[in-house]
Amino acid sequence: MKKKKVLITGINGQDGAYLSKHLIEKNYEIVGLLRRSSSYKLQRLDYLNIRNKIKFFHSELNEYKNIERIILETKPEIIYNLAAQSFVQYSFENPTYSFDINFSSVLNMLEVIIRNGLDTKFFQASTSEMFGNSKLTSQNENTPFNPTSPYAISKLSSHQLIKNFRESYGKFFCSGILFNHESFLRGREFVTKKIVHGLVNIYYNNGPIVKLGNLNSSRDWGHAEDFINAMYLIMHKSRLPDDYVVATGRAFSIRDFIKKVCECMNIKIRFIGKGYQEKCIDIKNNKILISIDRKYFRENELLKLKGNPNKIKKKLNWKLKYNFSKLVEDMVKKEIDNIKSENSIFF
Ligand code: NAP
Ligand code: F7E
Repeated sequence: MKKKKVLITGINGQDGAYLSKHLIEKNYEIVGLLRRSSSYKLQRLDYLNIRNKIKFFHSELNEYKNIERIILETKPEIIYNLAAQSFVQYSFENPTYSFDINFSSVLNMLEVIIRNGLDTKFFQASTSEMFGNSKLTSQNENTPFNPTSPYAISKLSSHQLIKNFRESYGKFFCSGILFNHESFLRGREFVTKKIVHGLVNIYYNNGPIVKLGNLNSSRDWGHAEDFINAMYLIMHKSRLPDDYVVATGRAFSIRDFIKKVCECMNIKIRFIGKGYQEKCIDIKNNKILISIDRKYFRENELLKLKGNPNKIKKKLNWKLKYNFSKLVEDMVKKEIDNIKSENSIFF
């Protein structure tokens, strides 16, 4: 039987790699979009041992004609749009580019589908950042949006476009409103990977002090593998197209995350000092592990996000395999294994 074909943009990112593995295991043919660069680093796909099972096409997301050619040539059953300028802080430095990739490129792909009369379904990776500093203790599909960064505004524009085109053209276009999800494959600029890698690097490699920004902001952190399963359910199990919050329902601060990492590594720590002078030290020898650097504070900080995943749990029977402790344990274990390995990789 002919395999069903899926096109994944951002295939080389954290989610793209895990989603590819998930769909390969379910016998899908995977077409992956890669942007051209002088050297291809496909370490995440190699780590999961799936590079040879993917057919690659090369394009920047905003090379509109090229994207149109690829969609018309491959005619996928589903496009999972996971490519993005996904780093919130960078969106303040380069809002134009962030809008181009996170909004205009989405509009282009949707137009290709609609104008050419394709049946292609479309998954958009929307974000909890769209809620901004919400007054509610937890956010669900009905919570008003109040974005606090160019990244969040660009993603909200795409989110609204998906809804509008779904309702206007009767298309199977869906958004997952994804809260933070992490793993060993997380990019190094994001705080969880930075903390885990930084602390493991200090203890196993004599690495430098980790410098961080606001330790008090808190996030609803899940494991990327669970979130990939949610994306799959939204696109393959849902009868009607819809938008879903994907979250664990629990929130922890950056400080909690640091404590949990240290607990997993059997390091006893203490936080000393206040504000920009705060430090995290190893109680055994007073060694400074973490200090604060103003440059990692945001122009407009989003202090707390906590999702309410009741809809996806009830309607699509989504179940979580990882809680906060298991997520951190998994990240620490894989980071230690990686640093000890002869072929260690760093994203
Ligand atoms: P990621 O690791 O940063 O991956 C993003 C991917 O997009 C990378 O493979 C990157 O390519 C690709 N990309 C960036 N600019 C591109 C361009 N101009 N043309 C083509 N490809 C481009 O992100 P992720 O964590 O997997 O997240 C996946 C999606 O979910 C993103 O849309 C993100 O905004 C959204 N999201 C993520 C989270 C989260 O907590 N992870 C939460 C909410 C929403 P390179 O590999 O070449 O850099
Ligand atoms: O920051 C604080 C920072 O950059 C989390 C993306 O996947 O999730 C991600 O965006 C928190 C913020 O993720 C550092 O101020 C402190 O409060 O890891 P992050 P993010 O901004 O939440 C959402 C849902 C997405 O959609 C995005 O694509 O941690 N923080 N110190 C720091 N953050 C960073 N990066 N580096 C620090 O040193």
